[in-house]
Amino acid sequence: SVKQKEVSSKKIFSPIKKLEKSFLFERKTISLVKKIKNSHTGIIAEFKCKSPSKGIINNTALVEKVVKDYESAGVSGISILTDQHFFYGKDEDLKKSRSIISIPILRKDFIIDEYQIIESKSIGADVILLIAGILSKDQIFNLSKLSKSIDLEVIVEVHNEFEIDKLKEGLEIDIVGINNRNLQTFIVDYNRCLSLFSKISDRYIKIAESGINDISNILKLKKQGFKGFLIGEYFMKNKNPGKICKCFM
Ligand code: IGP
Repeated sequence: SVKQKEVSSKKIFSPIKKLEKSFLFERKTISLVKKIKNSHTGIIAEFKCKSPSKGIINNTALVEKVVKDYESAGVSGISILTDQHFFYGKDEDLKKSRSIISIPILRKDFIIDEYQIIESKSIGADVILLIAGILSKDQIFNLSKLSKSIDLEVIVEVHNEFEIDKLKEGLEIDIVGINNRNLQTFIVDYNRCLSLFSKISDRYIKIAESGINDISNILKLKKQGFKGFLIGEYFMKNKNPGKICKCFM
């Protein structure tokens, strides 16, 4: 009956409504695009303690200290892993960070549905990642549209030409990230960024991701036109990630 339908739709939508009412959902987000355009480094520093390829990277780092130090070093943005299954990340790390820093935060997770997008904003993210390798062309289109409608910026991550073809006309995204690491084999091929750069439309800001571990590589990528650089492990494998990060500025 109609009444029954009303009840069940309420049940389905109430968790989302609850998120939308949260204090963090209603805040104004901070633009990574603007930060990248106005900074000369473009570094996005990641908080990541474990990974499927390396196991434990750092088991003493405190998120509050690391993100504060990254911010003081002058990075353009922070990336925080919230995926539990593969990376032992926590939503709580992002929430905590949001309350102590004022630069944009990327939620790094495997986003596949609408709920996770609303959730991302409600835990304090400004930017989300959509991984082209695990989404269809239509999913990328629809999920990025929803994100933009609630003022979240979107990075679409690609790893090969097949995935670049999923960036269809009219896509409302700002940034394309080229991942040097194959998420299935974990092999890092640093030349991916260099060879795929020209295959991606110039209307997107292009950033390089994974395996970046020296300044000369960054300079090479900059010369080609990359505006941003996502760096995790190289910073995090040190006792004091912020200190190493500062050397890159
Ligand atoms: C950082 P690295 O090699 O500097 O730690 O890489 C970042 O690129 C990597 O964590 C990453 C990632 C992802 C993790 C890129 N895309 C997708 C999980 C899911």
